[in-house]
Amino acid sequence: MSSEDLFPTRMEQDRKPFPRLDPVIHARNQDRWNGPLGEESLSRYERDGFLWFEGFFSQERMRPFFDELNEMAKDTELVKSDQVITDPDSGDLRSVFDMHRISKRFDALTRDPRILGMVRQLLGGDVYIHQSRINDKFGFQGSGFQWHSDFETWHSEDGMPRMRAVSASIMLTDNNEFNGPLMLIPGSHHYFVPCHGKTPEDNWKDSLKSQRVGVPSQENLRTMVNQGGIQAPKGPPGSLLLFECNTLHASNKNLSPWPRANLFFVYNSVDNGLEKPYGGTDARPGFLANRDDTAALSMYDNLEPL
Ligand code: 6CS
Ligand code: FE
Repeated sequence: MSSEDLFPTRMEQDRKPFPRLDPVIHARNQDRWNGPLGEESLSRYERDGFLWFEGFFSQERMRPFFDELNEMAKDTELVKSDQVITDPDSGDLRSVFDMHRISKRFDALTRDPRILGMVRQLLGGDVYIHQSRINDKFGFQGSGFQWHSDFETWHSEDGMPRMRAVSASIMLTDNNEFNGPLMLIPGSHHYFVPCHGKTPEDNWKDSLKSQRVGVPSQENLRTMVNQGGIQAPKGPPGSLLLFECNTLHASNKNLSPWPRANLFFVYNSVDNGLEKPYGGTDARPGFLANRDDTAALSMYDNLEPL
């Protein structure tokens, strides 16, 4: 194992949550205000572990991304590949990983100056993409996602040392109370919630369809929800959610007729590069946990061709 494991998890017995060891906002001193986020937003992110921007991009701006996703869903070669995860019930597309390496349009969006500016401010410096994906829940059938902290998985299965990553989730469709929007537990990012149960080898082949290990106990979840409640931000395509890597979240099955497709870019600090997985399993494939392409992102300047 690499360095000391400060966030032990996936053990035999259930353990109590303990306070996180890392700051929530990593920019130090005056650098805290060196970026697009004002103090009100910074304080809210620090308190809740996420920020919601309804209609951050226009709906028109999102359409080509949703169209590209629908083209990908028809690409039988791509759908057969490991980086596309199919729904455990319907067999339809559930997640596509590494979007930004498949498509220039998605790559440019990872470097959107407004998003990158906020992410750098929160993480206190340069960042790279740890993981990118789309989660697509078809109408009537898209399955849900169990409660989890992304950091718990990335630490244990990918060797991410510290809590210094943030996800930007951009809605490609409307997210409403009927189509399985993301639910978050405000304030849960302040604690590391150890999970119980050993990680099987090649866990990702099952966990990305339906997660079993890395799900907190009901007792620990109840404690977190009793403290912070649950919020499910809702809004039109183009809405943006920034959430801290350790914020507990989940989503329900989509029982509505409408699709729910959300794009996720996970930004990690260049000073928080991956080590060997702390849980002792083999490293996961690069499309889930990028170890190669870790140069600092530069802003997309609009002149680069798409
Ligand atoms: O295993 C992972 O890396 C992923 N799994 C979930 C359920 N959320 C985050 C991440 O994409
Ligand atoms: Fe997640």
